[in-house]
Amino acid sequence: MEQLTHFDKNYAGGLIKYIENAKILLEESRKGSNPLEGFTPEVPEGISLDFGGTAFQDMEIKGIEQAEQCAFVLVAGGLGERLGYSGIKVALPVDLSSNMCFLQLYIESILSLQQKARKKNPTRKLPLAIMTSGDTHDRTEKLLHDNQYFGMDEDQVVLMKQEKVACLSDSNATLAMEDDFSIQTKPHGHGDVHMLLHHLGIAEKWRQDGFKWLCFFQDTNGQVFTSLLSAIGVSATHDYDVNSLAVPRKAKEAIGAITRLKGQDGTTMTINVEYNQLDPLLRATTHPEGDVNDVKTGFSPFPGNINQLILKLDTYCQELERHKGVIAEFVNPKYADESRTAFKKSTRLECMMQDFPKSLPSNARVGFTTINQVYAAYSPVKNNAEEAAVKAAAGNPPHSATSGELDRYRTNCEMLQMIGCTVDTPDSTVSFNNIDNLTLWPRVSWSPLFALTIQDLKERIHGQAVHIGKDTSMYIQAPNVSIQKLNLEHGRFEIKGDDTPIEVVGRFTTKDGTTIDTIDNQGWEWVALDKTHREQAPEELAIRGFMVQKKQQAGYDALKGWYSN
Ligand code: UGB
Repeated sequence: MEQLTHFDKNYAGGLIKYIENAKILLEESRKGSNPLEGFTPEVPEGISLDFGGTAFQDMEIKGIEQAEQCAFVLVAGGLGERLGYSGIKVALPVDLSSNMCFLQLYIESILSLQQKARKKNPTRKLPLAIMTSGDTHDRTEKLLHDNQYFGMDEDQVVLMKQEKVACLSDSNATLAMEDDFSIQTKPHGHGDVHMLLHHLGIAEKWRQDGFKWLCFFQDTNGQVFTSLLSAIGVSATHDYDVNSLAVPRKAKEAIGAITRLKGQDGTTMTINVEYNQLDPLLRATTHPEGDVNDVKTGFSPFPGNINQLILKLDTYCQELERHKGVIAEFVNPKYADESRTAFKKSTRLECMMQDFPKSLPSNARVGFTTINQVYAAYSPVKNNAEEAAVKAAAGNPPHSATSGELDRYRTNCEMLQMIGCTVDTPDSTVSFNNIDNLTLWPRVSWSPLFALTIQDLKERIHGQAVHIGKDTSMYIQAPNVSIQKLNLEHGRFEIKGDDTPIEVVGRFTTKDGTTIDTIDNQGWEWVALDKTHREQAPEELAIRGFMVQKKQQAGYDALKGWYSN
């Protein structure tokens, strides 16, 4: 009874509504109806931006102007079975140069935007809701608590725990029993986020607090904030109700495809079509060859959905009010026989957060923003080493801890190049975890509190007078740093401190009075792990396929001054 009451409380409309919805969807599934039947897929038109290009930067500036109006939602209820990591994914280090975990990176990014918002509104707090699940809730709460919310005020962060739903054992939506007194449960999917934002009154409160944009993002994409600001700028410019951040997609890559679906009555909707549905839909309609790459571009003509969405809160709240946050559920039973009534194992209703626009009225403004340089917008840590190697060998992005870290260095180095710094580019390739031909850029990382956007870097660094050598690593942790001149020739350089202003003028004075104009030390080395070492290494290193040998470093500490050890 306790369990039934629990199900009843946690589903909009209660358990009976859940069973009613299930009966309808199971009947459609039994009949073999295709939810996309009657729709013709077309390549949608959206805004396409080159990372760092003029249009990108214009949009970034427009996005920053919206800072005061942005609220954030992180979906982090997934356990990451594909990744094969036993901890929660948001606790993983984004890169070993900074050793910052994903949650810290995300929170500091929001705080950096908050500083910009406070130029207009000095007390503004940008809120963050995190969707957790039974698998991740306690550990997420502990991570936040142990780290003093990474600098946020406790009341700025709200955790929303998604609950599992009841399993169904046949086409009649009979509840599937675990044992005599309990019902089997399974996750309902990341679409739960909409029900929770509605149920807990969070979306409506934020709307009343004057927020306009709701930004959704995933648990392990370290690049999200690099491109999100320009997409917010696009939303503001085009007054989009829904804007999905997208990247060029390789055919058959396991990410959804943004597609314009044209109905028989001529109406259209721009929506994510999941990767397993795209190929059959194309074959049955306009593209008999299925999901294949365009010969000219080498990518599928359909952009890839990366589940980073910017929704206009007004429209969002109206929609939530209408359907109580229950969005486009689906069911995917594996049938035991031709009768299509009994299942091989129990099933349940599921939902995906990117399906939100499906129920929007046809006059809603639904768009997307493609960032053409995938690595600068999307490099999630999703796959284990073995799967990643297979994907890479097939020419697809590996989306692993290895690529996540290396893409970050590349993106950061290119951002420095964009503002005029001389950053030596790698002249050879490396292999980690059986992924070959990787490029290891200088291991440059910084806290988002130092710089979030290209505009921040322009303000903080005099690019023309900065050189970063090929074999180097650097981490700027202190937030209030201005770099007038720097020559990091070789080795490791760090800048640490609190809010105290630090000005780097290219010359450092050591304790014994010697002056140093060029930083040159043995540094930190990124060392590949062979099979034996991988087996003995901590999980977060094993999934990367490398470790860092810290030989020597130099740096500037706001309290201690210059150091070298
Ligand atoms: N998540 C939850 O919070 N709760 C859940 O119940 C499940 C997940 P996955 P998926 O970007 O590459 C999505 O498992 O679902 C969180 C899109 O559907 O990593 O296989 C979880 O913690 C697909 O279109 O991804 O595929 C994580 O933060 C494509 O865009 C997030 O939801 C694909 O992501 C995504 O969960 C992709």
